[in-house]
Amino acid sequence: RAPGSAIRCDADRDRRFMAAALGLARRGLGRTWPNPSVAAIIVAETDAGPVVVGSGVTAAGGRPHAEVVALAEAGIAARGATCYVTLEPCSHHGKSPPCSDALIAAGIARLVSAMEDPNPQVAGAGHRALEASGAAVTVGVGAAKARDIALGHILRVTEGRPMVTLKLAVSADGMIGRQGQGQVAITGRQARARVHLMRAEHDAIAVGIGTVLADDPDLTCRLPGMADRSPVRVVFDTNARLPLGSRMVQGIANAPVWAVVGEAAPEDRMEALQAAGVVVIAAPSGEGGHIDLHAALTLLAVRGLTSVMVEGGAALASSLLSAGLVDRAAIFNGPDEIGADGIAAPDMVRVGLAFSRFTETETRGFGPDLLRGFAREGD
Ligand code: AOF
Ligand code: ZN
Repeated sequence: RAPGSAIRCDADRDRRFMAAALGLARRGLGRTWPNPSVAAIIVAETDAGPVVVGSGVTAAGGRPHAEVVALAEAGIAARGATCYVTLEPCSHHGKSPPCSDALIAAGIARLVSAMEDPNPQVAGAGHRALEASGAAVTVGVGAAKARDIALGHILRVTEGRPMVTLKLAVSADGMIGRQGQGQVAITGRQARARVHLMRAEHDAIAVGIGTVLADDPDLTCRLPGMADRSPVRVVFDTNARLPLGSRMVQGIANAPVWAVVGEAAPEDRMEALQAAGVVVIAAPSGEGGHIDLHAALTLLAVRGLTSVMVEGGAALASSLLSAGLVDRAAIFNGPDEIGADGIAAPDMVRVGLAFSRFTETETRGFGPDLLRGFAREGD
């Protein structure tokens, strides 16, 4: 190799390999908590051009980290190669030695990183370590998408709460259900498949106890081949009313159930739930004797959740929206009307979240239904 040819900086190539890494990282969402889903791709320069010699995603449960997986695959081919990472390599001594050290020891000549890790234990030290070793370091390639994928991790380490995605199915006349009735079909098959995919990409699904009592939902991911991707099921349940005979508790072997209860919840109810395998989390009360949602989310983040998808009902959705605790929203608009006995969607949803602090990020048809995706401005 001619001197100076070992490290090629080619912006277009960087974007392409980073795009591939971001695709891998997205696929890991929902199963790496308490850690972020990170991907690493190692590319060696050969006479025939660049060749991927190793790639990895953060393993389920968060360990090993992406870089360690990719380096193991690359072996000695990592020497002199470029490593693409969707998040800054860690530099702290956690459950294993830092990835920055592993990359340096393997002889990585260039690091292309999408973004700095806001985790105060890292916060730039991983990038600096590689620079100090003599490697070339480029930060910021694919940053917007990387932030989007890492938003749960970012919020957990900076604000101490998980990212909250609000999912609602709204009928043509602005309703999300029918009074006194269990589940009402508002959207069709394609939209439902999309919802199940969204469930798999979150660490947890949350509902209010009213929804459990009315609908007795299962809240698992039932996409073919993805049953093992069911997230934790969280119920906000001030008075610990979650029935032991509910589908969720009966199916506790399929996915964990966590009940967030108020501090004044009856002791015997909490014990019964615990005996059935439910994780009971006592949260402080806010206004009106309800659970303080901000405090409750903090407790979920302490237990490792980086993202929660909220699926109902209207009361929980309204409370989260007015507390400013919704980061993303997925509103599915169905074509049919429910009529006078409907349960109205929260006002902010009916007028379109675009009028508040949200921007519409996606508009997409799913059969007869329309999905409108929103993100909080600035995210
Ligand atoms: C990486 N690569 O694939 C991930 C990283 O508890 P530990 O020791 O596993 O460290 C967790 C922290 O490491 C996590 O909060 C985040 O800052 C970073 N995650 N880092 O280099 C990875 N998942
Ligand atoms: Zn690491």
